[in-house]
Amino acid sequence: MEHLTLVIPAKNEKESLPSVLQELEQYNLKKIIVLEKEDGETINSISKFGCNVIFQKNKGYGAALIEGINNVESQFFCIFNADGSFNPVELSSMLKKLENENADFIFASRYEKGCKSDDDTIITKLGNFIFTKLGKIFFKLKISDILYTFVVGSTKAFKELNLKNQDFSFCVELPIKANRMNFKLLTSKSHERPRIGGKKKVNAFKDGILILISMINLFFKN
Ligand SMILES: Nc1nc2c(ncn2[C@@H]2O[C@H](COP(=O)(O)OP(=O)(O)O)[C@@H](O)[C@H]2O)c(=O)[nH]1
Ligand SMILES: [Mg+2]
Repeated sequence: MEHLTLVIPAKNEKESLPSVLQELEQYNLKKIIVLEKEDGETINSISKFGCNVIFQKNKGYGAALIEGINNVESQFFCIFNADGSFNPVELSSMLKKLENENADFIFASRYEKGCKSDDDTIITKLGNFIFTKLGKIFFKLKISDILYTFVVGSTKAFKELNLKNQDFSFCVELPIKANRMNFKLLTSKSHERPRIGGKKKVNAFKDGILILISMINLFFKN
């Protein structure tokens, strides 16, 4: 996995990020942690790991990922959350699938046969079901879990997408634009673990509306 760089967006993750980095130590992976420079508590919590940290210029989850992935130099990147919900054991099969099946992006899924989420609430599960359906109907997306955003992909392909969404609507802009530009998107099976500590940053109502508005815009524009 020497060609893979994890891009880890973190906001107020002092309870979770140290354990995530500890678990990742057994893997040979490059890592870029993206956070706000005002987030002193998270920065202090990981000082002993000596990781590559970049401070985002703009606010938001999408801004962190766009800036982080634009700094990746390896052939492949992975969006990897700082809350402990993504299991690094799944990375090697995602990367293998990307390479063996000549894909550009692998979207992990919690909702295919044999998959599971220990972090979902009824609201997030329902929201995801609806947005995944809208993705299938209006954008011909073949992915089964549009909002999970546990993605391994080609860094070059990502940079060509020129994504703009700085908030959580990044989650839908990525697969919609990738599919539109005829990149190959595949899925892989995942088991989402519970968040280790701290609070969820997604607000089901506010972010749900932003995602819906973004899908409407993407449908009518490019
Ligand atoms: N750098 C950065 N990271 C963020 C921001 N918002 C969320 N994150 C991180 O993005 C990841 C996903 O957020 P999380 O709260 O786990 O979302 P959920 O599990 O999908 O509800 C976590 O690692 C968060 O710390 C942000 O504005 N900036
Ligand atoms: Mg989470």
